[in-house]
Amino acid sequence: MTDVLYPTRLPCGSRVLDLARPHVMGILNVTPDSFSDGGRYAGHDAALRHAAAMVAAGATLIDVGGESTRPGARLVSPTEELERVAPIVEAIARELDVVISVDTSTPAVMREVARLGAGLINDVRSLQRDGALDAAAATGLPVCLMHMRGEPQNMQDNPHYADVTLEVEAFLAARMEACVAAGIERERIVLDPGFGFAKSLEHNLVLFKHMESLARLGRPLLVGVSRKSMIGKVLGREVGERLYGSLALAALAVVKGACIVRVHDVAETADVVRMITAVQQAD
Ligand code: 7PM
Repeated sequence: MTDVLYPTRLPCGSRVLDLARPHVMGILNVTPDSFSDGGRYAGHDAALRHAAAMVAAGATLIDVGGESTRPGARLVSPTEELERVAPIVEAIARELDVVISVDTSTPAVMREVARLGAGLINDVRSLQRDGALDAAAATGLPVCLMHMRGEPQNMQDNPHYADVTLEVEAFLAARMEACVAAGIERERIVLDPGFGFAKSLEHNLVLFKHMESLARLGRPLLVGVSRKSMIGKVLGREVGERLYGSLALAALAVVKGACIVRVHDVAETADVVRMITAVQQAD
């Protein structure tokens, strides 16, 4: 097992994650195209049921996202994003025993969801929007900083790196320093290489292969590769046929030291993670 160099207790609001063992984060999309074709309440109930099923299947975090990061997706207003995310954060906080992560880059959303019971801020833009560092600092919650270049709308336009792993490491180190300068303690930071964000297939594969070197940054890693196009491209599989590829990468990420794997297929991934943990804990 990759030795960890950081304290393994991550306080997430009212809960604490023990990062000495790997965790499964279940993905919950609350964009209109995901759950709510039957109207607002139908969407809300379906989302809550899906969250409950993921917790029962072994997710210790649920990542709630209200702004689609899909390339070409329409930007939503902060009000619209909050209207999507807030009710479901409130309901999960009331009903389920799980850390609620909120996938947002919007300062007003960060402040409000923290009040409603969120335990982690997951920002694919690494708190680079105006006011995001201050808002995240004010919440007192841990933050996940993810590597990306540009915006989801243009990030896949011919990305270029001399050394993708070194450049991702340098970016994350710089964002971590910006956080510390803004009053977000190092101990509150989780890092993410950002698979599929401004990276070609080769970039994703090389970065994955050398993921261990990001341990030098001294903070826990979150990895999101579930159903992503890097799997589709290697295996020639459509998005609905990427389970085995996703499980292979989740297993490899955990072996390479990832503390949190962000996935759609929680039950299957939880079995993979529990099996690896059993072997790693044997002596
Ligand atoms: C379209 C494109 C739809 C990309 C969904 C996505 C990550 C994340 C996402 C990740 C962290 C997806 C992505 N990916 N947050 N949010 N790390 N921290 O495939 O890899 O889920 S959205």
